[in-house]
Amino acid sequence: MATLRQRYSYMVWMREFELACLEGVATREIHGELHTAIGQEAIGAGMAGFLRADDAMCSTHRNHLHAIAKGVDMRKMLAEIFERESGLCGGFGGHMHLMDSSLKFSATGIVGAGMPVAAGHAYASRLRGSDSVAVAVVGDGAVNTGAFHEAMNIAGVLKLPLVVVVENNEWAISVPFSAASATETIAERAQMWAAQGMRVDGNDVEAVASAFGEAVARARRGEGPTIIEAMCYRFRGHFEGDADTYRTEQEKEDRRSVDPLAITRKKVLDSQLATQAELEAEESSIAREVKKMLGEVRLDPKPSSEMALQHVFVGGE
Ligand SMILES: Cc1ncc(C[n+]2csc(CCOP(=O)(O)OP(=O)(O)O)c2C)c(N)n1
Repeated sequence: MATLRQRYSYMVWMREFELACLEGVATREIHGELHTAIGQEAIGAGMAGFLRADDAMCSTHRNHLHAIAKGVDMRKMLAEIFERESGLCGGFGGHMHLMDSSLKFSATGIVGAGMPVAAGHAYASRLRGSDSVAVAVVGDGAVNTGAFHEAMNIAGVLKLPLVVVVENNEWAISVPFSAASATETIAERAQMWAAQGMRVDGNDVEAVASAFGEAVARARRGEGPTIIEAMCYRFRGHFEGDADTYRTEQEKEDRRSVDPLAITRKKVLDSQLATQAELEAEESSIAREVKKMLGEVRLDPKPSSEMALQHVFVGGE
């Protein structure tokens, strides 16, 4: 299991990785929508270190940090996001469709659609007699889809080894969670599917790690599904280019002042796990590493037009 000190490093990697992606939007190297999870790093970093290669993880449109937590190669991820042939999916998928089958990691831009896939992975694990688990990470908007309910229902009926992490950042694009839910929390809905429900402070990396570790252990022991509702706030618009006028400037300013990186950094210093100088050295070293990675990715070729029909027809014809 990762230590608090290691989780802070993960968070710095995650933030720097997404800052590099923002650069690609500004320079128009990245086409289409880009969704970052800047401000939600304590959830990604809290999940790190618990999953094996044979555990599955199904993520969303806001997937970068989940992939990093699952151990997906960041160089290949960045290349995919920058639409390069060296990317995870040969540059065909782009940021919303990251996939690494060797680590059973996948993402989808269809809200809620990762839930039945994760339930399927969990059922496959059961049929194989394995103790591997499946994790679905979704947003608070996804919990109101039919797919979410159907997947939770079958997971409850069959007591599947499924862990659902809901990143409740309080907004589904412009719709506040409070306007879309009859229950105050998502965690309390868990009982409806005979699942365990927990609500944690998603800015507290240790609280997330503790809840996630417990849920994964329960699932491995065959004790059924868990929903972890992690409260957080997305610092940027829904996607790059979102005018984000549905949230007041005051709200955004107040909420961004609670930065999970700053909170974790302070904890690391207060617990004397590192000195200020050590953290500064590490932060600049990670920033340099990510810059170097981006420099390399930029030299990689893009998929050629002759490749456009690859993966479209059986046999590649
Ligand atoms: C089935 C479906 N309906 C609508 C959309 C359009 N859409 C994309 S993201 C999004 C909001 C998702 O909100 P949430 O699940 O809270 O995740 P967040 O973006 O906050 O991380 C919507 C409605 C979609 N992609 N798929």
